Amino acid sequence: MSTSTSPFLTETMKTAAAAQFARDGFFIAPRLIPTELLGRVRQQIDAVYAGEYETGIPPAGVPKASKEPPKSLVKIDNAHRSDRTIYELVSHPAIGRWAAALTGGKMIQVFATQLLIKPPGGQGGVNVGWHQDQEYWDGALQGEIFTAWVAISDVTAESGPMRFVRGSNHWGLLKAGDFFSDHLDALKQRIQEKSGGGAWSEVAAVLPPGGVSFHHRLTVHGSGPNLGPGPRVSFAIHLRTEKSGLRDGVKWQDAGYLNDFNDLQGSPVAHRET
Ligand SMILES: O=C(O)CCC(=O)C(=O)O
Repeated sequence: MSTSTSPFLTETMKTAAAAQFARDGFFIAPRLIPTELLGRVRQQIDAVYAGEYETGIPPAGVPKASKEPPKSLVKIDNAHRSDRTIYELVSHPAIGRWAAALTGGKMIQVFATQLLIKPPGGQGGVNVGWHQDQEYWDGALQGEIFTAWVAISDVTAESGPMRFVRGSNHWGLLKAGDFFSDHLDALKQRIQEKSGGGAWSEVAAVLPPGGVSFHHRLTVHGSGPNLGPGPRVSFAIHLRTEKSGLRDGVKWQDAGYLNDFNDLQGSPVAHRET
């Protein structure tokens, strides 16, 4: 795999990528994030994990600060509000450009992020249960919302990479998944039953540091244990286009970790068509 980043997108590449995203429900892009930025982000991840917040704003929820390596999956919501380098990563224009190419969006805006650290060792409490992202957003958001997932560490087949079920974006909203469950087989069975027997074909998103995958809000995905030598470190960046919005009657203060679209610190714009 090439170690150079890929800033340019030809019209032919865009058309082929958009067709693949629409068909499969995911797309694995070339390496998009420069090595120099990755190096700075790694340091800032350590700071946020230890409870040091450059902007003085803590992440959403009640993250536990620690100087010890984690033993179970760490999920820190909206660390980009706490740290300027992480903000620079999650709003990187290369992610915005690819997101626009895949969806046809004229505007790409981040509305939430998750720092995910999956420790090695293969113990329980590190899997991400099969789910569809829309299950978690359906009460508040509607329309074109999707996710970019950025590898900070080398995400190999052994390190518990995210796995996508090809074509499951066409199965509708099943509400049968659970991000927080370790029981992948039981969830798979429940999802397959609800889908009416959709063909289950898994694809592992193996990514180099700085590599990015994108997935549709209805694509079934999850991940297993990390059997590699080091932690699997990544950011899930939740994105929207102009064809999305807050559901009628919902107030931002009731939207949990989702950032108000009008608050550009929480919801940076990663791309706008000129
Ligand atoms: O990191 C993982 O294994 C899953 C992340 C996820 O569910 C997501 O990005 O939507």
